[in-house]
Amino acid sequence: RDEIRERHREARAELIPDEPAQHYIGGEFVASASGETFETRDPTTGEVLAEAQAGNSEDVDRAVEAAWEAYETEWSEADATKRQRVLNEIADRVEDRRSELATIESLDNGKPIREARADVALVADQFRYFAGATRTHGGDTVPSRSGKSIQTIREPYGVVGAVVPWNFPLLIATWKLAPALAAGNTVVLKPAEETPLSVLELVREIDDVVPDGVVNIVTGYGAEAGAPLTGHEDVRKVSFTGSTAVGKEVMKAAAENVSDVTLELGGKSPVVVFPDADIQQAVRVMMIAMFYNTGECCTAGTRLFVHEDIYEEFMDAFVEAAEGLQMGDPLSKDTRLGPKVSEEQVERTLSYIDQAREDGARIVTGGSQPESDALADGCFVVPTVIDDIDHDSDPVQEEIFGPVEEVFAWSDYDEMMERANDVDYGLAAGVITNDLSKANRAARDIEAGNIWVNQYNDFPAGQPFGGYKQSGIGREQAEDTLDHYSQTKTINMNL
Ligand code: TXE
Repeated sequence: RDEIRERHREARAELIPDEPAQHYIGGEFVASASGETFETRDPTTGEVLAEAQAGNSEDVDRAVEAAWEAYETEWSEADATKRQRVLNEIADRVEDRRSELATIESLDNGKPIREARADVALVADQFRYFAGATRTHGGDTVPSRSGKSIQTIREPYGVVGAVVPWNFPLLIATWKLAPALAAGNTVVLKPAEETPLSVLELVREIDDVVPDGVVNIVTGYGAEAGAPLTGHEDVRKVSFTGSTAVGKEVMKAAAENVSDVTLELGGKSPVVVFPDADIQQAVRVMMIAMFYNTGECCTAGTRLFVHEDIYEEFMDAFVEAAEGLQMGDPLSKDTRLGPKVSEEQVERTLSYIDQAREDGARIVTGGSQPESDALADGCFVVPTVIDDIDHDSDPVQEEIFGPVEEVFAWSDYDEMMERANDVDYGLAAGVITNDLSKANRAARDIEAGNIWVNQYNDFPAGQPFGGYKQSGIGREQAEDTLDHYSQTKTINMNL
């Protein structure tokens, strides 16, 4: 316990300034208008990592104004080659500072350092991908009568308002920043109150690369800083990742201004294991599908449908692997499972487990916080596997967002598929089989925006990502994302 605390204090002292973190508005680091701050804590030790500005509508107004000024005076004039150069330079800087960025992320969020490093690598890759895409994203010519020339061009919206969550703080910020900037917009972004530090470190690093006001960061709580941003009348495009409940509020607020929205919301994703599957391979996939990022993935494969012929054999291997995951200090390179982001999230996870228990479900393993003294300060929850659980119950229908797998045996394909689709969400799914036709059929039958076959949580840039049903609107990370960050102008000329 002391060793972990000491290691975290040292990392904090090295990487996080003592003075309160500031908003980043118009290229300046500034305090909030109200003078209020809030604390962000290290979920491994419970200690305060930093104070950050508690923004409100005044700060948001300032940032939106700065973003419009930068748009009008600078960024709308920047041609595609300039935007490409800036985005490539951001990617270079991210790569130069990858170790520091990953450590800050791991301290603030609690994710294992190996996963934080993987996030940062994807951040650089996203900026590079969109740097390239600036050069190909254009309009069309429309076949027309002689004497007329009709063409379309893609124009940016102007100012994008982005709100991001705490599970992949820097990566999800990048999923919005990179395409928004590539398409020629300026941005005001609000990080989650739990994890504001990595994106602030990024803008410190790129302050001399990006013209003032092109990227602005306002920190603070959802109601005080997030809502004024997503409902701002001068924000023409809103991009939000978070819970479905807040996503609906964001969409309503955007509707007041008829702003375009991209929403990436929750999930309750099914993984289907067919009887021919290689059990060891299926277990390896499930370690990533369920326990990556401590289950704090919107894509997490939380409802596992295993064919009854292999159910027992699979469960023995799966439970053994889950119990064998190394839980501990996220700064240690061997750690596979870190703490959850906050006490609130621990309570939420444990209350779903308690509800399942009360409903008569079987807790096959886990179901509590660890007993280890060394981890007593942190927000840890033991990997949990549950079966014999009612598919209609809340712990199955709602997003738990912790390391909790719910397993169902199946024999009839159609019945299983009906259940797999019987949730409000449709973000992602997995299929595990060596039979190509089964894989294809299941991939088509599942109502979800992203299907992984014999793997999970693979996110290369260029692969569209987004949800069906209540999991969201729009696609991120791919070329067509630029369409979501720009609007079509038609020019019809009489020759
Ligand atoms: O999410 P919120 P929370 C799910 C997950 C989790 C649950 C609650 O199930 O347990 O949501 O987490 C900002 N207007 N996901 O409470 O509140 C907020 O400040 C504008 C899934 O953290 O949705 C933060 O920056 N913004 C998800 C962001 O929204 C508002 C990732 C997300 O917070 C706002 C996170 C408002 N009225 C949680 N209220 C995923 N899809 O990956 C809050 N915010």
